[in-house]
Amino acid sequence: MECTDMTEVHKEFGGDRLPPGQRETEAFPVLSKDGVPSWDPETWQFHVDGAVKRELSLSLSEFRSLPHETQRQDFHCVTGWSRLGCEFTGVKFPTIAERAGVTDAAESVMFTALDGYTTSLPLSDCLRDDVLFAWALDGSELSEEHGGPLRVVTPHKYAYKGAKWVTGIEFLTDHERGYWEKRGYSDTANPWQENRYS
Ligand SMILES: Nc1nc2c(c(=O)[nH]1)N[C@H]1C(S)=C(S)[C@@H](COP(=O)(O)O)O[C@H]1N2
Ligand SMILES: [Mo]
Repeated sequence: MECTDMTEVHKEFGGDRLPPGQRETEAFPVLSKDGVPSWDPETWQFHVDGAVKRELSLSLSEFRSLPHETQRQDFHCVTGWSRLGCEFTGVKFPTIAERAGVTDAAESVMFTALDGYTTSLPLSDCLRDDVLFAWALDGSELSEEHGGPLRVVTPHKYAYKGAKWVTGIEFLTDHERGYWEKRGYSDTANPWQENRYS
């Protein structure tokens, strides 16, 4: 599959490809608040609700048959490592927002996951072609430790803004903080401004 190069995101934020205080790693460490949650591919469902015209419920095969693409992206962890040029395959956030018919009242998005993790972003930070619901990395199925069967990637933010094992999004009319944002991590999470803690 053709791969779109989205590794120029740093230019939008007026910084270097490697954000300040980060070091590049070839490895891909795993960071999870608990272990890998369990899920059954037969009953797995992705839900969209909140400020939308159409609530959505999609099975794994329905989700994967949505229009999708492969993008080369950088991944920045707030603990100080960056993995450059990851090839993620998935569905762009705007594709989901269009299908659900997001209303003008929507301000923010809450992502929910199988392990009870949550994270949120303003709607404008989600309506980007580089925010993906991804199921493959570097041409292989995303491993369970890295969030398979489906995770979010947010190359313009520290990686805690990307929920692994994501199973739902809620469009909110008022912004709410997610799991780490309530526990001292920055709600804005801009790597080029080193928004690590709040
Ligand atoms: N569901 C879920 N998503 C999550 C987390 C988590 O604990 N649970 N950890 C976050 C954090 S803090 C980081 S840095 C990245 C790590 O992704 P990785 O384990 O694939 O490196 O996932 C984010 N998404
Ligand atoms: Mo993290």
